[in-house]
Amino acid sequence: MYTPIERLENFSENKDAIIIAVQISFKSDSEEDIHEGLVELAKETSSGTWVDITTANAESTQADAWIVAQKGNIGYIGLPPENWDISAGFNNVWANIGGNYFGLYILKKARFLDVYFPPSIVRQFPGPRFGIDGIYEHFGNMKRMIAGSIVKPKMGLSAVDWAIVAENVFWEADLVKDDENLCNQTFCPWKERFTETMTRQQKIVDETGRPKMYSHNITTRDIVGRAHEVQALGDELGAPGFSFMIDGVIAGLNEVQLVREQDDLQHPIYIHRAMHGAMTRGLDFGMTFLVWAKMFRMAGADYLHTGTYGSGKMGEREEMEDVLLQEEPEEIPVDLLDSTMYLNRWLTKKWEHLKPVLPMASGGLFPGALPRIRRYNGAIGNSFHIGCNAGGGIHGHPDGTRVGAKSFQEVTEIVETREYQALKTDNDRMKYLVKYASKPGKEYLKWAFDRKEWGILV
Ligand code: CAP
Ligand code: MG
Repeated sequence: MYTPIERLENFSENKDAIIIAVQISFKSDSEEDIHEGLVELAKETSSGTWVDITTANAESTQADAWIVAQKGNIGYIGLPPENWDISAGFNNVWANIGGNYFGLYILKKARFLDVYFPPSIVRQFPGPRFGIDGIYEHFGNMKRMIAGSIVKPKMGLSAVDWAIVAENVFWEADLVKDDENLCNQTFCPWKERFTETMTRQQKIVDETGRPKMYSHNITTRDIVGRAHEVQALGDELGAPGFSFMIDGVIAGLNEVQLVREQDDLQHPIYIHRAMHGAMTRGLDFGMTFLVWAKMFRMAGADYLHTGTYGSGKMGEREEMEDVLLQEEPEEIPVDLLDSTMYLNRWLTKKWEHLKPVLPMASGGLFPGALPRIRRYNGAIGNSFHIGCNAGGGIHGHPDGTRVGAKSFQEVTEIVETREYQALKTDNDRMKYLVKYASKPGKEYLKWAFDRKEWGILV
């Protein structure tokens, strides 16, 4: 079991420090051995090295890390806030909180579970410019989940073909995004893709009066420069419904913060987390996505991928564990730290001046996955404040993208009706949805619910 940092008995004496929680394995799991391993970790991640040295002095010891608490094989290490050179941004904090200790051969396991930053540090970060309220304001304060799509195939379409797929989504749903690896390939140059997409999007907005959003991938060598170019082109086209998409783990947190800090950039930041799995899936070495999620919020992410509550292709089934329903659990199982429920709580709970981040569920979704996402999101108090994307789950509809997008979007509306919200059991919800899709004229939805790989999750 894991005790959240703020719930430690001696938290108040350490609340001005940076605190990291790391699960380790050392010679044995005895308390003394784990303690010894934590001492080595604390030295390596602050001022020390593998042996005692003659160069340390009274001043240098001020930078020493210390063990705040030890619970089983989890150590809570305190670091002086001054160890983070904030002028170097997140690059420097990684070297302090997630650096060399992963390589120490004496540690047989080192999993970075959680991080705490004192208010004096958090206050120096901008946080989201728009956050959930700003994003929903763009969408006319609609009262349902945002329905979006990733254009597929993710690679290979020409700019015009790509934009035609996007247009078909925009007729029915709210958001279209580039895939994580689509950038400025010769077969799909960004300017042409952006122009074709935004022109079509604006036509649909003008015709339907419904606001839309295109998350355009700016993960290039010069991310800030590209953001400026994208915004200038958007202005020229008179089409304001776009956001800057960054592969945040790959590009790094500093890049996200840099975009956030450009006062003239007036569009939301959308963070895709491609590659996080290389660090977060291993149970011996690596870290939880919780650590990243907290820092993305500090850096200024407006939208952030945090998984699908276990409903899609990227995760194990996630259950609605009682402990995840508590706002401030005393203890939670370590493997739930990366659950969508726990992550989404962190994105939306009060945290100094930082606005809440909009969680994005993406990865193997389909129309029938939405009721369950809505229910889980509601259970943690976030109601319909979540965005859901489907690639295959929209473009895989046999009647094509537009019908796929219609099916997907329609479910975001059904689940908000008073009638649906009043249903109490899985059985009732399932029956309701099946009946709804059996009505004449709803064959497209029935098809989506009946598809073998899709189905309905309530
Ligand atoms: C989903 C997706 C997403 C990942 C992200 C993809 O497409 O576009 O990038 O699933 O996962 O390429 O796989 P599909 P996460 O809807 O076709 O699955 O948010 O967990 O990082
Ligand atoms: Mg993708």
